[in-house]
Amino acid sequence: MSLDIKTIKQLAEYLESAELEVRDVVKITDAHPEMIWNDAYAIQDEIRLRKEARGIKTIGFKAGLTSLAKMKQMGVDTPVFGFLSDYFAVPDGEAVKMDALIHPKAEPEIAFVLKRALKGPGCGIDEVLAATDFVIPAIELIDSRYRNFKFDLTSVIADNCSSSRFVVGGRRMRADELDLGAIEVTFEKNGETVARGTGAAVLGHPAAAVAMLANMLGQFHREIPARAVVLSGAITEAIAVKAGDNVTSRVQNMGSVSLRFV
Ligand code: OOG
Ligand code: MG
Repeated sequence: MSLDIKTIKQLAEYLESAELEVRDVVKITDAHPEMIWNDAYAIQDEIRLRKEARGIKTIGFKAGLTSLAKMKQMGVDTPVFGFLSDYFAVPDGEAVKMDALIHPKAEPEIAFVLKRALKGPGCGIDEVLAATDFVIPAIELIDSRYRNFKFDLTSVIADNCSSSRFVVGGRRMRADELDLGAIEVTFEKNGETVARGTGAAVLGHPAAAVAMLANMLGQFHREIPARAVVLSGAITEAIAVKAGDNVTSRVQNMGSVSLRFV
C-alpha cells in the first residue's frame, strides 16, 4: 500500500458522500497519483464497512470491465470487482428516480446466484457452474461518482466500480442447462435496439468472470459466500439514460428484464 489508513478513510468518505449527496467529484488519482491497486480496493472496502456500520447489508459482488466493449468504452484494460449493497437492488420494471443519481448508464448482464461459496485461487468455469443455484438476466445501472464519467483503473476501483443499482428479471435458469457463452442479448432503449452481444463477450463465458472474481477475492483471503448475487459484467457498452427513458434486456431463452426512469 502507498496510502496510509487515514488517507484511505478520507477518500472513502469523499467518494461515499458524493454518492449519497448525488454530486460528481474530481477523480482521486489527481491528488494521489502514487495510488496502487491495493490502496484502491482498501478504499472500496472502507466504503463497504461504512455502509455496513449503518445497517446496510452486502448481498453480493459485481465483476466489471470484463468485456472488450466496456474496456474500449472506458479506456482501461483489466477487469475489476465491486460489492453490491441491499439498496442497489430494484424490482423488475421499477421506475428509478433520476434525482437520486448523477449520470447513470445502463448495461445488460447475466446475474449468478450461488448455492455454495466459491473461493480462489484455481477457480474455473466448471466450479462456478457447479456452485451456481441459478442464472437470470440483469441490468446494471452504473453511476460513476467522477466528473464526466472519466477515470483510471485505481480511481474506478476505489469508487466501487461505479456501482449504483441493478435489477434482475426474466427466467431463472440452471447454469448447466444453457450454453451461456452462446446466448444472444438484445439491449433496447425506448423500444429500439441500441446494442447486441453474446455471452462470450464477457471473457469468453460469463462464468469465467465469476471465476475471475473468486480468484481475485482469494488474493485478499476472501470468498464469494453462498447465496451471493454476482453480476458478471456488461455484455455490451453502457447506454446513458435520462428521465422518461426505459431500457429492456432480452436474453435468448431467458426472457427479459426492464427499468424505466422518471
Ligand atoms: C466501471 C464498471 C464496469 C461492467 O459491467 O463492465 C461494469 C464503469 O464502466 O464505470 O460495471
Ligand atoms: Mg456492470
